[in-house]
Amino acid sequence: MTFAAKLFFAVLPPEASTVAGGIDFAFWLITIICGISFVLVEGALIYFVIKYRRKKGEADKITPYLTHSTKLEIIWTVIPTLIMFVIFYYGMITYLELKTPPSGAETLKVTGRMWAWDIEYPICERDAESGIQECYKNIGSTNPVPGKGIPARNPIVVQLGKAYLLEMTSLDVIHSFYVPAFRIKQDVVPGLKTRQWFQAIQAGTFHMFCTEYCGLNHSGMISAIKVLPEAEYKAWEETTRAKLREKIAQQKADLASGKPPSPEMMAKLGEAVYTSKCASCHKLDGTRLVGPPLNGILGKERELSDGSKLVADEAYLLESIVNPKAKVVKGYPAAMVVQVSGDEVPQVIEYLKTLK
Ligand code: HEC
Ligand SMILES: [Cu+2]
Repeated sequence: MTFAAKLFFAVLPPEASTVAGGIDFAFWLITIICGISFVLVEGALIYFVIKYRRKKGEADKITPYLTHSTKLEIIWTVIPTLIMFVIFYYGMITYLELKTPPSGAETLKVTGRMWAWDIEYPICERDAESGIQECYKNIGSTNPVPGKGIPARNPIVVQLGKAYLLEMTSLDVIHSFYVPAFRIKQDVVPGLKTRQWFQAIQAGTFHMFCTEYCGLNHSGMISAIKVLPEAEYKAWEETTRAKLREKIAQQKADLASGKPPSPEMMAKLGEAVYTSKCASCHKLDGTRLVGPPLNGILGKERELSDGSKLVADEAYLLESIVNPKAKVVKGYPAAMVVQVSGDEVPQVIEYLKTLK
């Protein structure tokens, strides 16, 4: 390809999935047909305007009264119809490919929420003796700092050449899962399961966007998909499995000892909860993001939206997390949406207590 042609085609992101080539082909086919039609129609228009203009000093001429030309009408009906069929054909075969996951694709459960993605993998470890099972979850894949692009926190790791089926839903509003390099885009809707599949054909890290405006920090809901060649992916999977086994061993030890976890341990677990579930809205350096900063919150005087005042104690923290709309901090929107388990709440509170 010449340099100019390369530059021309470089307006699109890399073709990193199996469907990308077909979609780009349909795109360029339509673009080029439209381009040629534009030049022909506008060219004829300009040509006729010049050719049949009234020249200086010329008398008025009467336009001939033409009503019908069967030959012309057949030509300008049949040719565009044939072109339409060509466009339809390439659009259709690509769309079918895009919407038909191959059998044996690995299923990832994707949950969109304000303003991050949670991905559940079928990578599980089970302890036969105790029956404890842990599966790998990528919770809170996002870039919480708007406008910074990649590197995102927690990129989603997949294997080169392997087919993945995404089963997607949303916790709150409509989001949309979009990976330009894969040419896939699918709405993620609360109360509904939508599906999309892909198979990466190029290793690398690719942008992943939420492409449906979903509120205050929508622009921060930007993450990445990391495509690893088989050997590297297997190594990543092994490390991931080792961590799951460690987690199971820890749970077994805790169960066996029967004693409650120490505050230090709780705070450590709470930090992970904060990072995956709260960091997209709360900073810890005293500055506001979507919500107020959470460092040094315990014992601080708070003013609420109804003008009342209180001192933040543990009960207030608990209520703020499990029932955020009950008391809304003055100067902030009632925009807190979060899903935390019964275990996670005391952990994250313990963590917040350690922050000055
Ligand atoms: C979608 C954004 C969002 C997420 C995610 C979020 N919060 Fe909030 N949070 C807010 C907003 C906005 C407020 C202020 C309005 C209000 O009080 O409800 C707030 C208020 C709070 C308050 C009261 C703060 C104060 O200054 O009195 C606490 C405590 C809190 N959040 C804890 C958490 C914890 C812990 C998590 C994670 C488990 C979390 N939030 C996740 C948006 C969020
Ligand atoms: Cu979104």
